[in-house]
Amino acid sequence: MSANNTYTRWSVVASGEGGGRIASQFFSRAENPGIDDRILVMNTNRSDLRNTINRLQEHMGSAGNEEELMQENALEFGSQEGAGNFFPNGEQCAREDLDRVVGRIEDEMPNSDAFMHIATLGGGTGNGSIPYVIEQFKNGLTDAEMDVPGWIDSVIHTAFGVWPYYYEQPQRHFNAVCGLSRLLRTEDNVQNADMVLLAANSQIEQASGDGAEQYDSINSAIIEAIDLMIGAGRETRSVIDIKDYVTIPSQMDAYHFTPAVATDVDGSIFELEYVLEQAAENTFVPMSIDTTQAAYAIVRAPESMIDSGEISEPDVYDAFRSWTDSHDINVAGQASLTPKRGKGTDVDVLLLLGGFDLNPLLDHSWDNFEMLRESLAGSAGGGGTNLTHAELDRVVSNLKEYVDQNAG
Ligand SMILES: Nc1nc2c(ncn2[C@@H]2O[C@H](COP(=O)(O)OP(=O)(O)OP(=O)(O)O)[C@@H](O)[C@H]2O)c(=O)[nH]1
Ligand SMILES: [Mg+2]
Repeated sequence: MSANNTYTRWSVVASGEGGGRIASQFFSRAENPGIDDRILVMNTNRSDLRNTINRLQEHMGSAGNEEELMQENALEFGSQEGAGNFFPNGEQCAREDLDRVVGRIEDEMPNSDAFMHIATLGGGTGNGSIPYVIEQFKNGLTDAEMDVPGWIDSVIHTAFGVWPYYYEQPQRHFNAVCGLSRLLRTEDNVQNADMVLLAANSQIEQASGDGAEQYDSINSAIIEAIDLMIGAGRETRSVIDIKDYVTIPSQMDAYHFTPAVATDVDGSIFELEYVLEQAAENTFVPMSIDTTQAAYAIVRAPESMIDSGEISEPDVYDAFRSWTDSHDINVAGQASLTPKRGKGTDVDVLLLLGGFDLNPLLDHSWDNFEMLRESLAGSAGGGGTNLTHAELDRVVSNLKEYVDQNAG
């Protein structure tokens, strides 16, 4: 929380095409509590960035001025046009332009308490740049030749990574394995992001249509989860803050999470424990609930239900405890109740499940990774950035160690 004791000030930093597409959905709303307009979309490719801005404009209707959006909410970085689906190129672009990235963040999102970094993990731009940018922020921005304001040191860095569809080409999965490793661990095998949230496209697919539209419902689900998470740091009676989310999982070295969401469930009919279970059946990655090591439950209910006592915080705690008991999991965790405007009896639930066994997500991707490992190590991809065997070996061993230790 910031020093003046207001609510947590979140900022969104998205890189790459998919990351930009997800972040652009924030602009479709009149209000973004907790975020306002602190959103930066970055890309190495000018035409992709234009597309993202055009999408923002569509979302915003007459309120969106293209040039203003380009100046305030968008940044083109790096000397290459695109990362050629090879993550070292995305990282290299961010390295070249770190001063500009940080400069824009300082200008457009001063005094942030927390960043939500968003990238797809199958591509090269977002997946290459975001882990590097986080690592730089967490280690004093040593690659940037500039004075860094004090507030930057205490920012919490959460990352949202999107896993490729199961059927996508092997290089997407190669990138994803490397991206997850680099979000979790620096080269020296210490914690990188404070919290890593994961969603897998194949797991939350409900979409029809193709092209960019196929992503719309997935992206809406992601935005809904982020909304619920941010809301809990804002309006709860007993505020759960992002600091509370990250501290214990980091101490446990189990700081990867997946959202699990149920929305619009009639709270006058269904028991809260049942609504929690509904959410648990909608995890954003394939995983087994009984491997969960940390869990947060955020229940959002109409203000009128809370005021009338129909739902209370003790109810939420009790439901959360009986839900964890029903799965026989003894987790570090917390539950909270947060109001939403309006009447009615529909409640929404976000479970943030952490520290679970990542193997169900990774199995298929490892096979693809191994298939490409020899051909891509030592190679220079399209844009000329070399990925050495030693670098790739560290990426692999860092991830394997983290996964093994959490697989129990
Ligand atoms: N959920 C979701 N996934 C997306 C979206 N757009 C792309 N993807 C996935 O992201 C991966 C491709 O990454 P992009 O975001 O296009 O890549 P990039 O970061 O722009 O990097 P390069 O184009 O490789 O330089 C694939 O696995 C896609 O399935 C989106 O809007 N939503
Ligand atoms: Mg791209």
